Amino acid sequence: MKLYDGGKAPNPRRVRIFLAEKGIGVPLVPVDMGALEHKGDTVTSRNPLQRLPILELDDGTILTESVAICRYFEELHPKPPLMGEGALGRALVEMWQRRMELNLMFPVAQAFRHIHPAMKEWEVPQIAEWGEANKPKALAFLELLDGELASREFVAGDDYSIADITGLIAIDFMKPARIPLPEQLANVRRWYAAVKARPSAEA
Ligand SMILES: N[C@@H](CCC(=O)N[C@@H](CS)C(=O)NCC(=O)O)C(=O)O
Repeated sequence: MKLYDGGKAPNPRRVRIFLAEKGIGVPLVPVDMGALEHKGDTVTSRNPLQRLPILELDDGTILTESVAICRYFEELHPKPPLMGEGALGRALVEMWQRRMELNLMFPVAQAFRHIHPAMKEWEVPQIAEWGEANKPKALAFLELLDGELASREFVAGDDYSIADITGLIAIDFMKPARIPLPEQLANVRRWYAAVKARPSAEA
């Protein structure tokens, strides 16, 4: 199998971090997104949405959507569990994973894509006002998350999970999106420092 990778872009990074936590090595095919290589034939023939990452299995099956790719590896290599254990554990991780994606990753991405000049060819039409409108949404959710993290170590409970990985990539993405992480969010900062310090964060 091979993983078509997008370097610094958050979704490809999410899968690399997940694999690193599991100790799984998958050959990477680098795609230079800065040079818009993801718009070329190699990616388009595998994912008409022209998005990364893409996992190609040995029989030619294509999997896209980073969480679906993670799910595939979770089923094949259940330890350490990163998508919860048992009915309730799995549901809680899914709940928080979706919350992190829809309420944090999404608005941060919208701010970056609709405001940053480098995204002009990626986000058409680019609407700066929509980008700006998303910044307070991300910050409001972080405040909610700060309250949640007052009473537990990780986003979905006592164990590190894919919800933490989505949170990490989203907060790192706030830098190019030019959304400063507020000083007063002490619990978010404590949690972020811990997940950022894990070796997988370098993946
Ligand atoms: N929902 C998809 C999103 C994939 C996605 O948007 N990837 C970005 C990189 S982080 C991309 O390929 N963007 C290319 C573009 O917008 O043209 C996933 O979770 O994998």
